[in-house]
Amino acid sequence: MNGTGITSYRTVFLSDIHLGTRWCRAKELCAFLSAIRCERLYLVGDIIDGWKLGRRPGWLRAHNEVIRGLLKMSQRMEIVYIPGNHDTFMDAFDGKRFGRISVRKEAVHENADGRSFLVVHGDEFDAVVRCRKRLAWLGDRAYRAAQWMSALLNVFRSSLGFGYWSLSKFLKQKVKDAVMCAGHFEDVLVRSALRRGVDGVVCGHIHNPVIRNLRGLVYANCGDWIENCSALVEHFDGSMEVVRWGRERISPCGNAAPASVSSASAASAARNAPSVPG
Ligand SMILES: [Mn+2]
Repeated sequence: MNGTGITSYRTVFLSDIHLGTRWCRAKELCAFLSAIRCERLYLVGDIIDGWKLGRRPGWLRAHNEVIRGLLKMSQRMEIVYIPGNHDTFMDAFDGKRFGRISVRKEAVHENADGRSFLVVHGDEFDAVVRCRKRLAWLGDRAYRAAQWMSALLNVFRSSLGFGYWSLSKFLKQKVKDAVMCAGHFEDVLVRSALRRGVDGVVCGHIHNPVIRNLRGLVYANCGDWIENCSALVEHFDGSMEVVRWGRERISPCGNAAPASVSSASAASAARNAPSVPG
């Protein structure tokens, strides 16, 4: 960070912003965008939520501010837009350029240290992974709430003469399925990257910000701007990091281990965080 409070990176990767939904943390994103400088910005899919625009639009003024911010940034830097499964309407512009914004189904990014990364949203691997979207709301907090609900449910069950049934245990198993699902997603993506002869893969889609080493490759996920307010960044030496925006500042994401370090504890901590497709 320099004296002006601006942090400079070589590259910034953002995914799963979901503009047009009321869960999008547009204000936080605007603040983050004005706190950074970079040479290249990748938008790694699900930036504008076309699914929600058709039905219950949740387009707020802050969402326009994000678009304005991105267009302004495109005057200073290259922006690569890789459509995801929620902004497939952008597929029509595949291979097109709008000023310094280019739209591509996928990209290969070369880091300052010479490593190359396949950049994809990741939804195309869903057909193999088959993660269930129903699990989307399940997290730690939901699990704790479920324990209370479970207790309440069993009061009713016993009063009706039914035996004990643990809702929280049932949900815990579902969360476990979701975590395994995320692990499978990562593995499928990395294996695909292996075949492409790159050093790693950058993706989004499952809203789980993390960097880990897998099968000798780097798996890096940008996270999202609904829950995590996270971004994947490349420093000028080519090292990568997942950062979070919170309390008006950029901080390292607790979920991520540096790409150069294979930290078993960080990897297992990240593995414990439930994640689901977005
Ligand atoms: Mn997605």
